[in-house]
Amino acid sequence: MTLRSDQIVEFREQGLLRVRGVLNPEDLQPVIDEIAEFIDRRALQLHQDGKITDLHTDEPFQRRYGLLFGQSREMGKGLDIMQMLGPRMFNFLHTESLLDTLESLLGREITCNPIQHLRAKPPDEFEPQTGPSFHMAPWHQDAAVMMPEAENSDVITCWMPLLRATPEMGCMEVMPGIVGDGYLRHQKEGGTTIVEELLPQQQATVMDCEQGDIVLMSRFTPHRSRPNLSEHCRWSLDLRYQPTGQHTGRTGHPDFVVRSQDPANRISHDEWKRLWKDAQDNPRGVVGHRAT
Ligand SMILES: O=C(O)CCC(=O)C(=O)O
Repeated sequence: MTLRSDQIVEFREQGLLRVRGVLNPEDLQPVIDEIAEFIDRRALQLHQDGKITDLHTDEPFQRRYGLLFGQSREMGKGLDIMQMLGPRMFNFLHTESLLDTLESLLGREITCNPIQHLRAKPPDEFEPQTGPSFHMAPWHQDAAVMMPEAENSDVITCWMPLLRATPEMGCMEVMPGIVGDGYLRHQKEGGTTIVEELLPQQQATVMDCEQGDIVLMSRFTPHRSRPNLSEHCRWSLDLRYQPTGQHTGRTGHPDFVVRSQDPANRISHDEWKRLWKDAQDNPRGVVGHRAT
């Protein structure tokens, strides 16, 4: 789905754009199935190890993970894109309608930035929130999780739920219109967050999304997580894309071309896996956050 010119202007001015219905259920279902299979394997293993007692096999995808996580935090181990490295996730990162939308902003040569996550945000009853965490991001700009060298890279964050994400389920909260001032200083205390005196006093927008919607944010757009007060897990992906050739802000992890006029620039799933495993087994380059 390409963007209209008013949507492009809105994104550039506000640093925020929710685009409805970019993805079809058929785009997302293979990824959901891949995750459900992972959960099944992990739950069986933990059951064999005596770490969980109830497999909750009859529960739907949105409910099961929380019920398992509530019994053992180890359910969450390895449950991220660069750990699972699944073929269906790799295909999803190339979804045509998603790239068509991004092409409206980034041009025709598009790279997938290695800062990308799958977040399985369980209901708070299974993970009481005592402070910032992977599931409870405080106010930050994504520029803060990149090296300063990427300050001028047009990295666009692309957040999307795998199913629905309502305010009660802990969808994101975003401040529109904060792009012109660039990077705001962040601190590590409190989990990579904008220092209090620099936090813009701007009314935040609650980004509830239906399945298929995506939220696009600039690297300077402040955003944070909301608590999950529902009974369902909030499943989401936060991906980042950029024009090919610009600095990724994460030299220690592999980026790869997802759209190009020259098909030779594309890589295979096997190569993607190899690059990630090599980065994990032989760490080099910068992987950390910019916040000091
Ligand atoms: O998914 C969330 O709740 C937070 C995501 C986030 O902070 C990000 O994509 O940078």
